[in-house]
Amino acid sequence: MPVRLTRSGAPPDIAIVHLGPGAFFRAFNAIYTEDAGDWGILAVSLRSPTVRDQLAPQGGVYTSLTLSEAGNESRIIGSIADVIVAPEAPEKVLAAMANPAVKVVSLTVTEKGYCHEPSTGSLNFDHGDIQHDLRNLNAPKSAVGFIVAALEQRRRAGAKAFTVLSCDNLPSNGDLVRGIVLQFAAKVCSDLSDWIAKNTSFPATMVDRITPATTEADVAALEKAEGYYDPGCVVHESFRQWVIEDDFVDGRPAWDKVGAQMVASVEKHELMKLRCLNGTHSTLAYLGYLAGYDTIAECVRDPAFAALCEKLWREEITPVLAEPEGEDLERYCEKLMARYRDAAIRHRTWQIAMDGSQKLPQRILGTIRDNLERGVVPRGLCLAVAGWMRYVGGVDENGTPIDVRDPLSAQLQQISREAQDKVNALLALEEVFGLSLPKNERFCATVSEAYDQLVSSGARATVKGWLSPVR
Ligand code: CS2
Repeated sequence: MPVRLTRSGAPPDIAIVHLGPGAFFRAFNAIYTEDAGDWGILAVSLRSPTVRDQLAPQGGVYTSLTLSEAGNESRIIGSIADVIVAPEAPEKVLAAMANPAVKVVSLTVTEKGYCHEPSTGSLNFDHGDIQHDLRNLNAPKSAVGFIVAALEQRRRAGAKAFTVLSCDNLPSNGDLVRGIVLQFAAKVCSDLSDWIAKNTSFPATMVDRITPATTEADVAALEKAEGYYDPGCVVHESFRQWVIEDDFVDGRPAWDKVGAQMVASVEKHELMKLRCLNGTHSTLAYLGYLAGYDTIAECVRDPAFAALCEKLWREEITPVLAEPEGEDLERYCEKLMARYRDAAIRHRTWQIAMDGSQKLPQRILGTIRDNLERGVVPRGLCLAVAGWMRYVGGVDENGTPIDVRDPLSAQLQQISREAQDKVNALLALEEVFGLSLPKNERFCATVSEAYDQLVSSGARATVKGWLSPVR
C-alpha cells in the first residue's frame, strides 16, 4: 500500500467558501490564500465527488508541483479545511454559506457554470439548473442558486452579506456575476435583489496560471520523487498573476501581501489576458489539434504556428487593446511566448479546445469586432474561428472522431453533419456570434475562405500560408 499524504495539525478556520475546487483553484487561489495566512477554505464541488474523494482521506491537504525545465518543486498546501460534494448535501453547503464567519464566496466554475448566454451575459432562464433552482431554493444545483439562497438566509437572519468573487476567465466577471445573481434574486423577491444590490460586492478579478490537468503519470512521478501517494496533486507553471478590485464587504485575506495586485478597475488587465493569452491559446488549440499537435509547447515549436501567434498579437490583438497600468503589451506577449514554449508544461490542445462555444465570444470575437470597426478584417482570427468550426465537426484530418466537449456539442455536430453551408449555419448560432457579426460580409467571407482551405489543404499548410499567401 502506498503511503498517503496526510495533514499534520488542525485545519484553519473556515472563512471562505469556494465553489468549483478544480485543478486551477488548487494551483492558484488556494496557494495565495495559504501564503496570506489563516483564512481556511471550505471547497464545494457542484457536481463530481472526485476532488472530495482525493482530498478527504488526506485531511484536505495536497501537493502543488511547480513544473519547469530546470526541475520541479513540490509544496504541500493546507488552506482547504474541508470538501463537500453539493449534490450529496446541499443543505450543508447552504448552512456553511449562511454562517457569518464566512466572509468571501469565491468561484471557479468555468464559463458554462454561470448558466448565462455567452454573447449577452444575461442569465439563461431556460437552463435546466436555473429552472430547478427557482423551484427548489432550499436544495439548489447551480452556483448562482447557492449564492442567492445563502444570501436570502443571511438577509432573513439579519446577518451581514459576503463578497462574491468570480475567478473565471470572463470579461468583467464581477459585473457578470452581479448581473446573474440580481436577475435570479429578482425572481425570488424584489426585496432580496434590492438587499443584495446594497449589501454585497462583486469585485472583478483577472487570474492567470497555466494549469494542465493532472495525469496518472504526474501522480506516479510525485510518488517516486516524494515517497507518498497524492491523487489530489496539481501541476502548474511557476508564473502567476492575480489582479483584484479591492471592494470587499467584510474583509479579505492579505492576498496583496503575497503578490496579488489590488486595483480600482480590472477591466483592462482582464481584456489583455483574455485576448492575448486565452485568445491565442484557443487559436493554437483548434488549429494545433487539427494539425496533430498534442500540446501548446508542440504547437509553438512549429515555426508557422509561432509566427501566426506573434502576428495575431502584433497585428490584430494589441492594436485594439488599451494598455493596463504597469504593463507593457509587447513585453507581455514576449513573455507569453516563453511560457508557451516551456516543454515541462504539457498543456493539451484538447483540454483547451473544450467548451469553445462559451469561450470564443470573449477570447476572439470581441477582438474581431473591434478590428472590423476600424475597417480591418483580422484574417488570423478568422482562421481561428474556422479552426473551431472544423474542430466541432467532430472528425479530424485523418477521419478519426474528435471527442468534442461542449455544452452545445449535440447542436454543433448536427449542424456540421446536416448543413449544406456549414460555416453560415454555425455563424447563425446567436448565443455564440450574436446578431451583428454574422451580418458582416467581409468577416463571413474570410471565415468561409479559411474553412475551405482547412478542409482542402489541412491545418499545417493553411497556417503556414494564411497570413503571407503566395499569390
Ligand atoms: C486555457 C486556460 O483551458 C483553457 O481554455 O486557455 O485555462 C489558461 O491556461 C488559463 O486561463 C491561464 O491562466
